[in-house]
Amino acid sequence: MRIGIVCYPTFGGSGVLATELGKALADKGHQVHFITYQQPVRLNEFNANIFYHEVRVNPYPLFDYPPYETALASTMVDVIVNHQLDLLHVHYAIPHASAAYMAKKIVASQGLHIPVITTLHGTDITLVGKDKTFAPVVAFSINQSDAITAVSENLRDETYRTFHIEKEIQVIHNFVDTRRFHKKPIDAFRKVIAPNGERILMHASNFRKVKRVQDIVRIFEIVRKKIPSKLIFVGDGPERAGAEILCRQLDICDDTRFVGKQEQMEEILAVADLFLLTSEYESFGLAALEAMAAGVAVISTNAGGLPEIAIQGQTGFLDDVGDIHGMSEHAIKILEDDAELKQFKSNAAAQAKNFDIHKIVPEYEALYNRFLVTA
Ligand code: GMT
Repeated sequence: MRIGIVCYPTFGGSGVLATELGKALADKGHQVHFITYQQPVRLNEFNANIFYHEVRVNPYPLFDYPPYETALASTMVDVIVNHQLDLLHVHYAIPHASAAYMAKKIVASQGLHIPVITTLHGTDITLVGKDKTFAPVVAFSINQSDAITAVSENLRDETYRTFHIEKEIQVIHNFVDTRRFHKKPIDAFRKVIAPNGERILMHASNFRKVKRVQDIVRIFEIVRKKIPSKLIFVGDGPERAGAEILCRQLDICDDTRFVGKQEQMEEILAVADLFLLTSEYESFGLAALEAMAAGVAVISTNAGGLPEIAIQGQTGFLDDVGDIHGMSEHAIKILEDDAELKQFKSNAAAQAKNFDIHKIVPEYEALYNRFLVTA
């Protein structure tokens, strides 16, 4: 099959998932064409079945707002026509679904049919998408897609609640390559972070408001009073500065490290004991799943799709949004006893296997096949 994948090339979950999907499809012999404005961060290996098409918007003095969506639709048309794509799979509705609609109409005027599959990832519905600046276009272009998938049941239900969607939304959960994430910790790295054998807590995200990163700092401040521990923040974004300031105010900087954006998450997660995700909402929480796959216990909120992946009291704990004391107590419970911690970690790794790449990617292939047959 020749598949066009459109996504954000950044560290965000939707781009990561789309890239990992494309790589897995290429490994299975499909020809995959990534269409985006930058080389996706996780597209870091050579594969003869993978093509990358950069969307360029040439500057022009008139453009206070460069028309990316137009350039994207034109690039889609070029790739569909010149590489005889069988289908287009767009990740994150804005502006990918509407650009795909435009491309579909353009190639139809040339006698070509291209099925469009839209995968909804979260904030394209729950935050940005429902804003009235975007909502009519988002609803229209989702409805015009030949198939719609959502990364969790929660996101599917939220989408039905938010928009008038006339089609079935199929849930295909996000996935992780559990074999890749099952790594032995690098002892030297662990020693640098935790020289006296302290427990290691970790958070990774784009540090947007929705992640409530200050809750993590406050939880850690309570935990470290009982358990010798260190906290590593991975990633970067608008709320990082606030989190750093809070660390200084609480005088916990010596036990906290901000390591910035990292590509090799599997290496970093391998040294962690506990992953914290305090988000107000997560459609899925791919970062938590990757942590679980690396054998890291997870404490998260019970928001959005997180209860679909984590198991209360087994892979870690799920608490109400903002319940800093509940999350701290649960963290202490997991970390204070070696045997208990080991059990939580192994439960987390076992549960992640239910979302293994080899189980989920065939669901996308089956969906693609449906369109090829009926096209
Ligand atoms: O987490 C983010 O803010 C990034 C965002 C994205 O679109 O890249 O993540 C969303 O998609 C991920 C992949 O499907 C999900 O795992 C995240 O839960 C979801 N984020 C939110 O719903 C806030």
